[in-house]
Amino acid sequence: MSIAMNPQQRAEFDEQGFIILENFLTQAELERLLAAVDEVAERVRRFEGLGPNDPFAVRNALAHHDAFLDLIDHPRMLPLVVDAIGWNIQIRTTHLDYRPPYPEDLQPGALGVGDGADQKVGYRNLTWHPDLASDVLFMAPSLDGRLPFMEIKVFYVLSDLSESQCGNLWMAPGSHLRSPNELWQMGQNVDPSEALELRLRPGAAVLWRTAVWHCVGPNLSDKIRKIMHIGYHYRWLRPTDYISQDPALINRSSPIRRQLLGALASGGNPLGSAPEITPSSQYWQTKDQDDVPLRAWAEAQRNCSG
Ligand SMILES: O=C(O)CCC(=O)C(=O)O
Repeated sequence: MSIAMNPQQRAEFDEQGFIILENFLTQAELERLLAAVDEVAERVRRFEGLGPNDPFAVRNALAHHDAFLDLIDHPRMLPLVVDAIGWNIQIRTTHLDYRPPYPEDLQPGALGVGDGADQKVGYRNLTWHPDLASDVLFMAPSLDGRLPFMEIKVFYVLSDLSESQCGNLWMAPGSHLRSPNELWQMGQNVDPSEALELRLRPGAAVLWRTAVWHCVGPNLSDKIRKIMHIGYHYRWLRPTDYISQDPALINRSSPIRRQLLGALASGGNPLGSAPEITPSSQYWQTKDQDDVPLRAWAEAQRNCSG
């Protein structure tokens, strides 16, 4: 039974692989996030010696500002996240992308193919891809070559991406049900009739399965692209952004937040109660339900909504 996802959203999530939530963030949330982006941008530019028109990305963004941290358990998004992927989850990545308008002389290539000068000079995620499909990460595809359901992300739109070619995220609806091999065989050249440019206003959110083929289009506008992705996957997978988060951050976090930050919320031994003779990862099979408070939370929410 769902906590928050309605039947239409469930059908869209299963069939298209994503749900669009227009006007998801309040104006106050959006303003706080945009101020945080500016603050972090200033620090990153100083740290990396970047100019004002240089693009950059920040991973483990949650550690850079509490406005980003607060997105991981956003009270209106968490129920949808748990409906989408369940309670046995943690954060895999939190990702800020900051992409100023392209310099006038920078030529983008064909959408999603990666044959332009923008790809050559290092703009990221320009080519069509599903996440987690590289042969290094996933050497034994099951499900007849399709990717198993391993993770979701929430895409938060912070700047205006309502026009075309502002660095919009493109998706191929339903492609999570296809084999990534199909994409490689077509030279990452997705037919335009199968591609959707997400044109979204600031404050929109998209809950999406990362197995959906996606890419970022060029930013030919006069606005800076500012977006975030919050990625959730199962606790028995390894996060990309951290081995363990800063203990001070874990200490000041609620039990649910500790779970999402990849810690054991109970603070117990990660190898269980008899680590010397029968070590048993509590990320694999949890004995102490206090390690995964999101489970009791989800059950309580379902009882309330049922
Ligand atoms: O910047 C974006 O919106 C796309 C990010 C992306 O493609 C990825 O993280 O795999």
